[in-house]
Amino acid sequence: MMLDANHAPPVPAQPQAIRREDYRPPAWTVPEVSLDFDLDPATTRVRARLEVSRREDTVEPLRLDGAGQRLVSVLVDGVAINDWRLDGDTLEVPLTGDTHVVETEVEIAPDANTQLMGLYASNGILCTQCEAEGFRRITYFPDRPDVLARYRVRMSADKARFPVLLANGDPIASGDLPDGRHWAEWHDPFPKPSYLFALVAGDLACNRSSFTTQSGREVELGIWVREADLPRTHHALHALKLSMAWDEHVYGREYDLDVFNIVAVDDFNFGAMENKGLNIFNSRYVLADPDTATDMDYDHVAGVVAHEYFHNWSGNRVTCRDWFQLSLKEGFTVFRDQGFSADQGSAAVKRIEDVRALRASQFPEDAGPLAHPIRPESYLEISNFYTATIYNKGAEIVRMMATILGPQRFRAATDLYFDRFDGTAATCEDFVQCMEDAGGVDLTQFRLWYSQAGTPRVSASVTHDAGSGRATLRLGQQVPATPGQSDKEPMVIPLKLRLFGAATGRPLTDEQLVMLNQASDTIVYEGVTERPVLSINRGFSAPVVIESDRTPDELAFLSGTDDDPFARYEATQQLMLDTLVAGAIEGGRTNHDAVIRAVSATLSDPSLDPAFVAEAVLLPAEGFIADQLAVVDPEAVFAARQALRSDLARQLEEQWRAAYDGPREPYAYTPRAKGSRRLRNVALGYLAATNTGDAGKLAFTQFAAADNMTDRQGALQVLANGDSDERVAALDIFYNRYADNALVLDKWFQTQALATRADTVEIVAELSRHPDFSLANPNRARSLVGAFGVNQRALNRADGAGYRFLADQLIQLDKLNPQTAAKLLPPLGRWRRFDATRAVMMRAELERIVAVPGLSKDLFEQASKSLE
Ligand code: 0A1
Ligand code: ZN
Repeated sequence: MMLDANHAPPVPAQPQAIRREDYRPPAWTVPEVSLDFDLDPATTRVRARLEVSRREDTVEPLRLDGAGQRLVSVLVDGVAINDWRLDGDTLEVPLTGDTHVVETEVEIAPDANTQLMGLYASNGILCTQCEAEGFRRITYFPDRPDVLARYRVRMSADKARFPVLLANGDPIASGDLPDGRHWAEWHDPFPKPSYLFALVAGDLACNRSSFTTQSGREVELGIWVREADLPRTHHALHALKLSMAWDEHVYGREYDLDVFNIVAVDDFNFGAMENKGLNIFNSRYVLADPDTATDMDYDHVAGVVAHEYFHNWSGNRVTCRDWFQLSLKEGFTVFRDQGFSADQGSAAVKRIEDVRALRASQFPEDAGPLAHPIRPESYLEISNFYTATIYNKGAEIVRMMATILGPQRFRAATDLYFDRFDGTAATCEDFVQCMEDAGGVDLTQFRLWYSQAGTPRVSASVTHDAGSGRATLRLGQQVPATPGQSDKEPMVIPLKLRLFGAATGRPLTDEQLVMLNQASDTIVYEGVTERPVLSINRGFSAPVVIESDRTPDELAFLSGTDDDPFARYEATQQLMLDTLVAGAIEGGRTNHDAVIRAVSATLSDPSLDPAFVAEAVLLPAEGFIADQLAVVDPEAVFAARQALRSDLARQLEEQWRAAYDGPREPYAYTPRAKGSRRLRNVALGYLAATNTGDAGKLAFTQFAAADNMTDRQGALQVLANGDSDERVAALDIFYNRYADNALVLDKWFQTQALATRADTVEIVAELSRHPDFSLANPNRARSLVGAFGVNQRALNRADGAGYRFLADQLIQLDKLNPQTAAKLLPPLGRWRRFDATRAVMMRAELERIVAVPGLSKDLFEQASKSLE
């Protein structure tokens, strides 16, 4: 029965929440599936042949998920049937036996697919994106991660337009057809969930190589891009080989197919996707050369290549039972990619970058209306849960277990996990159980990290009695209330700590790992002969906020002497943060001396790695300063930061100049050369903040002389922030030089959207009407609208123009690409943190969004939860 418009069921006013506790195993499994694609951008015909098998105890009909396709026919065991039923998007097929062959034929329209889920076209390439629920847009199927099937795929397409046909697994056969068409068949021997299905058809060139695994198997590697982009693929290919070797060496994980392909596409909702044997990437995480990619871009390419590759074990060989377990694969895989990147250069700098990213995106999420535990209890739209909490906090929670177990037992635990759950769909609980079984530890209370949201706050203070030589450390913890969770239990918080002598600078204790597992605890140290200074949460051993009563002098002392580089960085940041918070509250009367002394000492310490120095002397971001305030005045935060910045700039001008003019490295992507470029760009920023008049010229000279994108973009950002004559010239030169390179044009939009100028709202609004701007391309949308959303000063402008602009863009974008629109909404949900006038304006924009007729479930969930 086909439903026509008159008989369609009423669309529920409120989308239905999916709840973790409602999980039931699938009624039917699908051991084997064959797919036949007649590919065409306008109309693609998909024939699916599913071998289905009833689970012993079920009497349910076969229910197949679908969305957005035209159903042409249904056959059961080779016979056309007409007693199937469409219940909304779900196809119900009544079946009497225990095993059947169900065949369907559908039509889909890749060219019209702007949401970029399912099969879509990107600059002439046909490609798929199936995680989380995109496969149902390709064919009817039980589109859930606990249904694992073996896939055979046949594709046919016009040979001139689509000479390359790729799918998961290994290529089996191919040939020509009449009418200029051709075909190819691929077979993936590993059972997989539908979200890992992929195909690509296009006119692509390949950078080929091979890798010999630890057991001596030869794997063919290919990075597929447009012909003109081939010279930009070497870094990604190199990173892939490093990742394959690293996973063998560190986790004992070997690749398992004969072929591993990566394809770059320009239109992609996220970073990349780990489809079995056929990773599909946003081109910004594949393409890199010195002229077009910054050092940070290079780092991201390597990190994302590694991340997707590592999913082959943590995600593909062992997958997730349901989407509530998403952090099982994502948190663990982020932890793995962080370890890989740390091993490629400075582990300390990598840790600093990761913690900075956590504080910039996950801490605010955990403190706002969209806070959720790393294993959520319910959702309306699963794509909204690909969050910093699931990914980055998830990684921190794996890291804490690795710290508790120590390296050998952690490795034994991951071996056990891969072994025990290979070929299955597992849960977070399964992972923790392996940590307990192989680690010989009890993680009962630790499991609260999976269920309780919110960033714990840990108080720490040390008292010392010189007479008795006794030092007492008092620790306390408090987990803040989050939506739906008002009362929290104390967590297990592993804190690495050490005491140093204030007088001699000597360590007074070894580093110890303290497990804080109650609301408060006290540790007594005897024989402490000098006043101790506390170094705590070393290496950021737990994702918490530390509230300590350390004085500016003590922080400055740690900043100069702590033997843990992360703790040294932290002490400097805390000192800056305390000063900036005071400045934002008191408005201009704050004493900057301690910060200036600490930064000066860091700049002049010859034992320090320049890459570390560059991180340590950077002021905390405006957003992070704002997060410390009860009520945020964004102008006061901006002013306090500018005041400290220009004081640092002026008083240390000679040191900044020395850092800027110091020995230069010729361009190379090596940790050393990267560090020197980074420090030079940071120094340039400070020199510009001296406001002595020649900042524009200095930045423009660097811009014009640059032989790499790191130097060029660093200078361009400094110019874009200011108002020098050189600003417009540099932006024009940059635009004209890269007008045909979309990824670099993204930087042109982004640099202007991030600018700290007072008129950024007007500039960005103008750019949204630029002929090169389009909301249809997610990278371009993010480069302007996404960057604007994190620009604290511009977004929160007192007249509300920033909020209005953002809401306007989201409403438009939602019609094309709901996933991307929903990702850009959270800045509007921070209204509780601001003064009443701003809060009212932000709420009004959220209400305007919620009231849009035909709003997507994605944007509805984000906006409505942000209003609660
Ligand atoms: N699993 C991918 C992330 C990803 C999720 C959803 C997507 O749909 C548009 C795409 C990619 C990863 O962790 O890299
Ligand atoms: Zn991932």
